[in-house]
Amino acid sequence: MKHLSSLLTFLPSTMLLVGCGNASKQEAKSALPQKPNIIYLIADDLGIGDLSCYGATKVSTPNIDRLAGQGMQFTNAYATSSTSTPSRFGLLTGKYPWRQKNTGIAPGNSELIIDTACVTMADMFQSEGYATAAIGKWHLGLGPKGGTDFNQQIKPNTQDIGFGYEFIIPATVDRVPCVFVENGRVVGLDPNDPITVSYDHKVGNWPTGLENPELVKMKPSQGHNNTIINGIPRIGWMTGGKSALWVDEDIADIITDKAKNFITSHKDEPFFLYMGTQDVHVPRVPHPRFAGKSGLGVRGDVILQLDWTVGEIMRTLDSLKIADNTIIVFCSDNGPVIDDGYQDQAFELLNGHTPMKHYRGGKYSAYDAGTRIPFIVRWPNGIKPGKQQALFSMIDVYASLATLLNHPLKPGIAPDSRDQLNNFLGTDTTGCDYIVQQNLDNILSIIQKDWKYIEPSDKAAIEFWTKMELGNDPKPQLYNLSIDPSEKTNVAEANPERVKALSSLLEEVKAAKNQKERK
Ligand code: NG6
Ligand code: CA
Repeated sequence: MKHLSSLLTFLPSTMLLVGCGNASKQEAKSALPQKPNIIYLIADDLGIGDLSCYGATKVSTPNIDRLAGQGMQFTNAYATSSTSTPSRFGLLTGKYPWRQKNTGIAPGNSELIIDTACVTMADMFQSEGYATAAIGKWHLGLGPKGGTDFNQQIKPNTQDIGFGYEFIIPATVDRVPCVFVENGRVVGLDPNDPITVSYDHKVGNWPTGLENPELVKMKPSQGHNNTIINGIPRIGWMTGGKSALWVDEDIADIITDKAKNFITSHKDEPFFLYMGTQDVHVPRVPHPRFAGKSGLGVRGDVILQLDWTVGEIMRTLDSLKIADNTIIVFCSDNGPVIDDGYQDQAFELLNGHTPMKHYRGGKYSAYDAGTRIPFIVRWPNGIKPGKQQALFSMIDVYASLATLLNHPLKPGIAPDSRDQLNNFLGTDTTGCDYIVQQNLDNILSIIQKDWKYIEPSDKAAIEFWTKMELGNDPKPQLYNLSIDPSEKTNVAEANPERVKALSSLLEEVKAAKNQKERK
């Protein structure tokens, strides 16, 4: 069900200015609040230790630092999940991804995993009169059950879940098909050269990393040995669509341009832009102007590229004079990883750089570095710059923004998302009562105040292909994050009551008993 009501009156700033002197202009602005634009910029696999504003000293991110300096910089913010697909699902639907079966890491030909009946965050903005767009990394599937046919108008696509415009990378940059999709159509596709994609078996006769390792310019360290596109062996097989293949070095430029165009063409009306960067996910392929510039190898170089992207968005808002009433949220989808399946020397060239800071684990993990993320909110008209230590989870962005818009959420919509607007804006520092995260194996952990409980699991402690400790342990784990932020000492045995309290709270969340009754 879609809402059409809004308690805020939208007036374009140009209308507010008509016939107004300076004083009356101010009055008019405060009397008639203008709906803020929202740009939700979600980086891929970026660590809390990857940015100089979070203490990195080996790499410098001046644009993101400026964003943080002018906004609210969170130091205790979490994604719901330690991989992309579920994390993004949680953000856009306000529902914990583990409540639904198909929210694991999606293949490049996955069906759209968000039900079109679901009222997404984008639907909410659209019903409030916003122009909406999804640009960049998507990774939530496209098309009907059975998967995507890339040779037709793809339906359903993001336009069926609230995005008026889409220009997307269907999955990840290491998964086929290596093409962009714009409003349901593969960009630049020659109908005489249709695309075939499979995640089960080889299709066509294009070389693969497995059969022709001599043809690759970036060798895999794990998996990534199927069809070679642009010298990079990918996950999955494809053939056809030659004229539509992207050039990895140009992806940041292309999606940044699309985002700038969207912003510019909607500068006079409220807009919601959801932008996923492919940076800093593998394969890490910087444009030549960033290659070799960080001194930390390609992983460092694509951090510089990401910082450039953020700078371009900020400069666009400045030049259009709409920065003051635009909320930019900048964050990562999950924690960082160093070797994620290609021999790109990311580890060898770290040079003392610490993407995970002092936190344990990383991407895929139940330990803190799996889901603890950089999270910055800038809104010159509505946020006083500062640091925010409150406990915060991305699952709560949806309901918080609904409150900001005075948009009532009907029962069943964004069921797990809680209104945390005051924490989001930094006017409150109490933080959320508790937050819940999931690791690669859907093992859940819950944080309440200083305490973190990880539910027991019989799954492997380290899955060989991730090379990451996942936080799976047959015994319950309890950590006191205030004195042990690196989760070195499991104090579950010494604190049975706390374990019991947190595990029952987690069970209540699982049983959906904590979902807020909405009228
Ligand atoms: C894994 C890939 C990894 C990455 C991840 C998804 C291998 C060995 N590893 O399966 O490279 O693509 O999936 O990452 O294939 S995410 O950030 O999109 O969730
Ligand atoms: Ca990711």
